[in-house]
Amino acid sequence: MKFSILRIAFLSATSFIVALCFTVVPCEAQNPTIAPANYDEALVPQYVLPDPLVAEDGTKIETPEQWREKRRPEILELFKKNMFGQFPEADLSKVKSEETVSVSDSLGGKATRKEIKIYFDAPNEFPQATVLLYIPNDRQGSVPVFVMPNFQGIHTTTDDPSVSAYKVENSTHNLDKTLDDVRGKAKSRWAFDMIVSRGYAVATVFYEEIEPDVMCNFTRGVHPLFTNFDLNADDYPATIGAWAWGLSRVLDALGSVDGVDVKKAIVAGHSRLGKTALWCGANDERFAAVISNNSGCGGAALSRRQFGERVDRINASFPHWFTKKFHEYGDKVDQLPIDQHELIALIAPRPVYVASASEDLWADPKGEFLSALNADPVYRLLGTDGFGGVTEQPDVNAPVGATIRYHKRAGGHDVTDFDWEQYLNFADSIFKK
Ligand code: GTR
Repeated sequence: MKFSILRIAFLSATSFIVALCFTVVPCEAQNPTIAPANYDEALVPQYVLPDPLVAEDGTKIETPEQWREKRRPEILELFKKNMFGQFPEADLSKVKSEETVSVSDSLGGKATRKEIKIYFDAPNEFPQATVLLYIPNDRQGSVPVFVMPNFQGIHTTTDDPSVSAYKVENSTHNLDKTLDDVRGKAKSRWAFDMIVSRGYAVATVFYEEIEPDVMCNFTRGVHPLFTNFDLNADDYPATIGAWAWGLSRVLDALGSVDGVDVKKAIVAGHSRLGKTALWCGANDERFAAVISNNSGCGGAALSRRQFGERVDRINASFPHWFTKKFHEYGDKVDQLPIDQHELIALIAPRPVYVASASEDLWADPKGEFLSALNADPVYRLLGTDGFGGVTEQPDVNAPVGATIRYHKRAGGHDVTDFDWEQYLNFADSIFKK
């Protein structure tokens, strides 16, 4: 009797330990119990922006060489240390891509549709992501390409039933529903027909295939590949950085695709993926231009305005997006050594488009405009026409600017045909179409 009780106790203890070892600890839930957003201009504090043209040692930056050699690296490092973390070098021996689908008569014959699989850790083949790519059939040679991640899976960007659909473990955006329930759900954001008809290719990847959008102590997605960094260091790459790194790998993969000119690639993104596009473009200078669509706090909006979503709030809701250091600035954004106009300045002299939406106060349209405006001196120093003399935020649906462009579309937080029309005009002006 005694023996069997002991045995049961032993067995249950062992199975408990075994169960512990094999249970995947759930990732932390996002925590929305935080300070309210601010929608009152009267509560915007007085602030002084850091001057992108004064170095940390007080040197005035007066030549393009000083910018390139002294101030730009300094600002980039400040963003790495304080906000996004390092942008890892790619181990290209591990990143492989392969074309898995090619359909020559997509979009009613206007486009060739391809799917390209990227294996970030070949030959282990995990994690992996699938890029959906449309290339116009009516073209001479290679064409410029938009690289823009999507929120819910490539199969949500179009009704086309032949587009592959994948489930992603630990994804927050897709999917408890069956894959076909969400097919085409986000198609209004993807003007594939218009893009291809204007002579451009477009590539999209589901961002959570690069890394799930969860706080998991950086154990999911591509993060385990960043072995050169100390998890406790200030500049340990955070999740927006991982997504941005993934977009660079998409560009690598496009390099071997016939008909796509990777020297004419524009990285674009909406909302959190707009933040991602800005950070990717700041680091990866192979991207010829950058588009930020309603990127808001941590993207194009000035942190110091504390309007709409604010730094304290975004850090509490999405602790994994930014470095630990950024969390320290929640209640002292005035002490940040950088602000978001300098993220835009890091893209200079390459063209940049900042887009807001009139009802998207959460993303602070005025703060987004002011970032674009305050990046202008750097663009001018580098010999471009910068914001083209713009000083006032324009009315709705009235795009303005030159190498830096801006519009405030009427409506809410979204990507619409109006936005795409402007991005295509922007691309035409860059590539002289
Ligand atoms: C919100 C977040 C924003 C923005 C947005 C999105 O919840 O607060 O910063 O990134 O998500 O990505 O749609």
